[in-house]
Amino acid sequence: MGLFITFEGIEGCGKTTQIDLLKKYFEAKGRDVLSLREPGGTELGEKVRGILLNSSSEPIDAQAELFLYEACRAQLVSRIIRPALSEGKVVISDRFIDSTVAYQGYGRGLDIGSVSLMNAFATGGLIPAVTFLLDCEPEVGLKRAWERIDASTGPREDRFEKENIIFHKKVREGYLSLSRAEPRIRVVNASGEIPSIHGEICDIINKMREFDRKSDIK
Ligand code: T5A
Repeated sequence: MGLFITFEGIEGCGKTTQIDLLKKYFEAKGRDVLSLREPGGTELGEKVRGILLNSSSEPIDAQAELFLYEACRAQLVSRIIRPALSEGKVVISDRFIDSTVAYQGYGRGLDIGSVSLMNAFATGGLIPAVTFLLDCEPEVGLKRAWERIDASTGPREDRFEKENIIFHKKVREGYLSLSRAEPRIRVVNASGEIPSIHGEICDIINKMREFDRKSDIK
């Protein structure tokens, strides 16, 4: 039976780092793990990622941005995530539906109800079994994100990092508001050391014994 886990948070909160560690943790237990990122994970998704994250492209209307994220997600869910869950894999996604509520809803100011409806339409109602919200001050995350971008030799994906601090604070508040409404969202303090954050995530997973039995495929 498959298990669907997502990681969320502001820029540079440490999702990629923690996903790599959690993947190894599950693999050591003999589980087949697929890790993905949004936007991306499919040929279409990776092409659209270039449009969405590169700040040299023309300004993107907030509603157009919403549709692009949902298009990537629909493709990823139907072609990759659902088949992998059907095969019994652990699927770990770097961002999913909550990013769209936090960024396009709370950050850009689009209607939250409409964003949620779009999420449901794109995913066919697929909801993660658990979501780790790595929470830290935007100043902490942005400093890390810029250091990572400056050290990277790949495409310069800095369109969101260039948003002002008020935008990032709205996104963070959006995430925290979501976490109060959704019990599946577990808030983890992301300001600490990498190994202790990983330990906390593993503790949460181990306490949720139903993970061994439950299928979250809808
Ligand atoms: N977006 C996405 C939307 O607007 N709507 C949507 O629906 C979706 C799906 C994605 C962008 O798209 C937006 C949100 C985003 O702006 P991205 O490049 O995937 O863009 O950006 P992020 O997901 O934010 O990726 P980052 O790489 O910036 O952040 P991560 O993955 O959270 O952080 P990570 O692990 O790469 O760490 C960053 C740096 O910090 C260090 C790492 O070594 C690395 O150098 N680090 C730590 N340092 C100190 N202490 C710790 N605890 C550390 N953890 C990591």
